Amino acid sequence: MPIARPAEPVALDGVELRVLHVPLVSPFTTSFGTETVREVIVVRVLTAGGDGWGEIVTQADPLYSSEYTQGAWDVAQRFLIPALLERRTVAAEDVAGILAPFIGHRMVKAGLELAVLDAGLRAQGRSLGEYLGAERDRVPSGVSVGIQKTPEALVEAVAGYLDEGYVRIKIKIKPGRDIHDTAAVRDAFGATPLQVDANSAYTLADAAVLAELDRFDLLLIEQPLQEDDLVDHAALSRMLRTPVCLDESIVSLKAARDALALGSASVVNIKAGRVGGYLEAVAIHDLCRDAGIPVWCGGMLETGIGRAANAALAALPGFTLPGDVSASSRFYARDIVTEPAVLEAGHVRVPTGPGLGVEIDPVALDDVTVQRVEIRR
Ligand code: SMG
Ligand code: MG
Repeated sequence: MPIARPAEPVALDGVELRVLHVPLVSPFTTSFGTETVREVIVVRVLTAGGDGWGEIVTQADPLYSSEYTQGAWDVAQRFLIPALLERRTVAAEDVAGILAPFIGHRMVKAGLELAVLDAGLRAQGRSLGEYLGAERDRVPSGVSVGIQKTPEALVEAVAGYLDEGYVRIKIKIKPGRDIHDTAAVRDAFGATPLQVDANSAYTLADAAVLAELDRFDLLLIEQPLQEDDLVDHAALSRMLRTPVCLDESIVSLKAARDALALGSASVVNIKAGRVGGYLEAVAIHDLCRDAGIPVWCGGMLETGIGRAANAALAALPGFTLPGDVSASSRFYARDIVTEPAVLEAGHVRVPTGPGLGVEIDPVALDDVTVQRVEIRR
């Protein structure tokens, strides 16, 4: 459903940006690299009525997408924040339109929009979940497991997450670390809901290898081909029994519409950062729901800020598959919010307090801040 009641417009006095380096509890390896520290940008909008918080989910290097920390840092200060400050009073629903003349940089736009939205909702005493149209008070929690040294080590890692209660396992794959890894997990854990994520590591020429995954009864294969391979994804979809899910390719409502029209995906991963904001994410949810396409909420190793917002988004009715909405402890020993998301019987609670429904821990935030700037009007 489209947003029923707008958030309160906020009078912007300034915007603070911080680059954080948050240590991970264990290295996270995908087809494109290994991270041991989450580099991420936190946004604070300063308004007469109080602060609002957002998160820019870029990574240090442009490997998942073309966006990266220092590019985001630059474009935010040089173009996007000045465009918002020029308006002074901004409604969250207008942020995307104000920033639309600047091409791309969707993760930056999403982080700014979320901060404005948080401030506006806190002023109204409304939760983000209520605003977005959440229909559940908790959401089932899946976990994304990185590539390990060996398939045996992967099985051990998965066993640990299943013991914690995660209801769905996603493993990362890449050429050479696909069939054996998936077989090992499937053999060890029988009927556990299982899916794989290639992060664009294959081409259509690899279709025969990818078809071997069909025997593992996977929920889906996520983003096997490149971001702009909508036509090849459609061709691959016709060659596999495993449902193809798109992540990187779905950069907007328009891209989602194109992908559905072409038959490039039968499942969609929705990430607010990748599509330019939580409002665009809701629009994609609505499109997919009308088309009978299941969606689930992706993750970008968010801090407590984005993690709270993702839980709210994942509580919308079209999110019929468990998302990468895990407990904070999946990645972090110490989060930057006072009450980090926890796993309760395989679920994560949707915050109900005003705005994001989480409070920043200022000491924890300062401890992981490596770069800070404040832009005033
Ligand atoms: O936040 O649980 C999380 C991470 C989920 O695997 C995850 N994200 O392609 O879906 C994906 C990746 C993107 C980040 S990879 C460093
Ligand atoms: Mg993915």
